Amino acid sequence: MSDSNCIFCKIAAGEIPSKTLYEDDSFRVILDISPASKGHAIILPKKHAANVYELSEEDASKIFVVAKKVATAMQKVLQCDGMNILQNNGEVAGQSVFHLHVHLIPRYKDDKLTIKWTPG
Ligand code: D5M
Repeated sequence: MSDSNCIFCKIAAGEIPSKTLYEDDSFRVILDISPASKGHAIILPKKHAANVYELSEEDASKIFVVAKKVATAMQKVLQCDGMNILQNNGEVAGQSVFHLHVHLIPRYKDDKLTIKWTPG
């Protein structure tokens, strides 16, 4: 269920304090510690999965519903002009924490933020 060495398991379980925007039985959404833009949040499943390949069908079917719900609330509160929703799998793809998470990155006109995609 959870990995005792995984920091996101501990955050998702509430064992380590976080700035939580949303929580239900399966997920916790927190503010990213190193935000790419104002309001950058990440969705953490409570059940450990290192990446999309390990994610249960059940969590896979629910996670975008959470993304939609929280992104909609964020848009209203932050009045952002756009939003990147992305998820990295593997070091070469930019993953640095090996507990699956979905990024919600609010975008603002002229924010000059570069989201790096691979390849290209
Ligand atoms: O994204 C990993 C993201 O996780 C990165 O944006 C920083 C964030 N992070 C790392 N540790 C924490 C803690 N403790 N709280 C909140 N956010 C955190 P990746 O797609 O794996 O590169």
